[in-house]
Amino acid sequence: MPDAKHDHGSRSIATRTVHHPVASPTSYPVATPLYQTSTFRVADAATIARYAEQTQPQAYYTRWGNPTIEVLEKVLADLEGGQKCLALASGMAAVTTTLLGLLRPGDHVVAGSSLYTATTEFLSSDLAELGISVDFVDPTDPEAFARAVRKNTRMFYVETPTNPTLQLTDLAAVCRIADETGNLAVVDNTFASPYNQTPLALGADVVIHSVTKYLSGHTDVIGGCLVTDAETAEQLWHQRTMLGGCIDPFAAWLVLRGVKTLAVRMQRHNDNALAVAEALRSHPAVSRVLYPGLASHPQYELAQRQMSGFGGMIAFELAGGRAAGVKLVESTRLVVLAVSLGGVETLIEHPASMSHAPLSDEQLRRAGIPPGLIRLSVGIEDPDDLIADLWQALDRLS
Ligand code: LCS
Repeated sequence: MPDAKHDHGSRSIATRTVHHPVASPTSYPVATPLYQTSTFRVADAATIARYAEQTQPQAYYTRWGNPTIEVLEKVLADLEGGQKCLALASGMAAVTTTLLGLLRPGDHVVAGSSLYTATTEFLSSDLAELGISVDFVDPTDPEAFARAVRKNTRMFYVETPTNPTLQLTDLAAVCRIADETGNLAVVDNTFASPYNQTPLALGADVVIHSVTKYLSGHTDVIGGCLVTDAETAEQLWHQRTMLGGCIDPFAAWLVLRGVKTLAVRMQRHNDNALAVAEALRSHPAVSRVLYPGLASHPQYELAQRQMSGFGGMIAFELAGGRAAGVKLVESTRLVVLAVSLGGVETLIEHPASMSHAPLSDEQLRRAGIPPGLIRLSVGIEDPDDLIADLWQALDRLS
């Protein structure tokens, strides 16, 4: 290593505080080391020139690649069953890098009408400014995707289950139509997590996650990723490097730490959400509960076919409408009033007054969000404590 030729002892403190010895190359830590560095020492100018020509060199400059981030990308690609993963600074960096990297002016997208608010906004406003048009269709109807295809359609874009209404898209059917009509199928798998659903196995071309949610799981990271084939990943790596949305190495390290418990966390999220969903159905203030694991969910049969578990997200509707929604989310004591989801703590929100506040009533109606709809991200606490807290809050509505 170039470091070996330095004689640290004979240099001044101003130099020695800056130049540290290299970590022992003969130890093999079980936990992935954190390479919290923006750049990497290289042996000679020719090496730099060679790295600058490569896709994802791991020891050149962290916006290009970094060993901690590379380990995370290998882990996430493996979990989704894809060839390559790119980790990004946020879920929205993953969404925008994918869309900007794969679409060109004049292209058309067919998207599900129920998507995370910022994704809807980027698709309908930002892409329109670039001359890319989007049609939003019923995500529960695969034929609606087929009917919306035009000569210039390039991509289908869906989330399943959707945020916040827990609607499902039949991935095998929609991905088959995408394939038959020469379109890419992009799936945001954030709500399900790869523990419960793997869209690439059902024919998707690109899977996106807000890593902020279940994959990191501890409410302490903002991150994103996309998983795809090697060729598409190379194209999107160039886009990520130009847009600059690489993940920070420390965030990548935290996700690596969090993902180690994904299976046990998801099993508990799945079990807790089913218990809470079943309990909510019996409270008189609740008019409807939406959870893919309940036999009453309109797409229960599809959920059984497509998912191996149903996740921690529940939506329920209050008979008392908007006012009841605001009152309920301000009345819980254990359950936390906050946006985001997928962490170990149970969070509650009221889409009409919070996450979907930017949407007009007409947009809300089209996204199928009633004013009294509540979204619950069920954590890993004792389910009896969660039910008791929700109960005391619901009782205050009468
Ligand atoms: N995709 C889905 C399905 C999401 O729910 C979110 C964030 C994103 C992408 C964007 O990820 P981020 O950039 O925040 O990592 N969803 C949020 C939510 O429902 N409340 O707060 C954030």
